[in-house]
Amino acid sequence: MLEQLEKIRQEFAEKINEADNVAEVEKLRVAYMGKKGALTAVLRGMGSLSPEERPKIGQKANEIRDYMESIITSRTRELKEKELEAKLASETIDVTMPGTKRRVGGLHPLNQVIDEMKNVFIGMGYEIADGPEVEYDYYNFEALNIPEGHPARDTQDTFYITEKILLRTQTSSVQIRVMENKKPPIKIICPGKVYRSDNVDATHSPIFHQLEGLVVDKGVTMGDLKGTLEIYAKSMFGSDVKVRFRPHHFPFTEPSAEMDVSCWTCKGEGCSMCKGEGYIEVLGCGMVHPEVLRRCGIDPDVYSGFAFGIGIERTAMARFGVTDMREFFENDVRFLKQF
Ligand code: 2U9
Repeated sequence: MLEQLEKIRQEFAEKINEADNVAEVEKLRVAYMGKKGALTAVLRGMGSLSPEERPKIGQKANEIRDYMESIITSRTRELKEKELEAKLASETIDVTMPGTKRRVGGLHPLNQVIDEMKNVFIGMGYEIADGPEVEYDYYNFEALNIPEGHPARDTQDTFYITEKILLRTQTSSVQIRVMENKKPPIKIICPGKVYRSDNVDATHSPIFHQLEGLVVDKGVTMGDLKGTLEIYAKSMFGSDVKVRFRPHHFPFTEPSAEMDVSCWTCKGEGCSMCKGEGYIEVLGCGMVHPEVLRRCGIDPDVYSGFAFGIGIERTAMARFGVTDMREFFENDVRFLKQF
């Protein structure tokens, strides 16, 4: 039996030297020391030995078990270290290699202008309101004091979907919806897309963007309108610009005006940007027509308000010196990259 044990030890010693990964070592452990292992079988058979033989064989078997355990532990550690080294070598990253350049996009110039405008008005306490682009003619025209037969309703100028449904031609419909649902004080801006059946040229597009504003409260005056829009002009075009208001007509405001800003390029001297005028028209505005307030359930004898409308494309063109509106919609990266 001693010989048998010695044979097992030798055989194990050869095989463990050949094992070159942790899984193989584990297989050997099971083959020799597991439930059905070679050494385990010898230990089990010890019951049939004579009392004189038993201690000798027992001692030898224990020695071999200790030997196997210690070799398995050291060999496993050795192989694990080798495996880790191989893994580290194969996964090394060369940090001096040039990286892959990622091209980063930017905000469209129209969105840059919209964001700037929003910030100016948010700074004055305005909230942003939103509404549908496909709209009832009531909200787009009727409620804004533009009755049937008014030239602004011309089918030539408006995209009608049905007789009563159209693509909004101004964002004013959003303000009407807000006034119907909320009691004053109201202080909102509505930026968004609007649609008009215009032919495309350097200054017209069937889709364009507006930002309209509306303030309704007790005691709102034309002075509030002028002060607010002067702050807007100075924030957008420079603190040294001057503003002037020229009388105008809109069906939804009375009185109405257009606001010009002194040319920020030539400081009012006259140049190609302002076409020699010294001033550039930037928006339309006025005191909300009493009839418009009344239709929304707001008593014009108690409340008053002012409103304004700003064309985003026109503002962006003036701001960036773009001379053709089509550039904003053609998505030519060479154009867009400049902003
Ligand atoms: C309500 C009442 C009144 C909005 C206004 C303008 C004047 C205006 C144009 C500017 C350039 C449109 O994009 S543009 O072509 N807009 O001149 N808009 S007052 O007045 C309102 C809005 C809502 C309830």
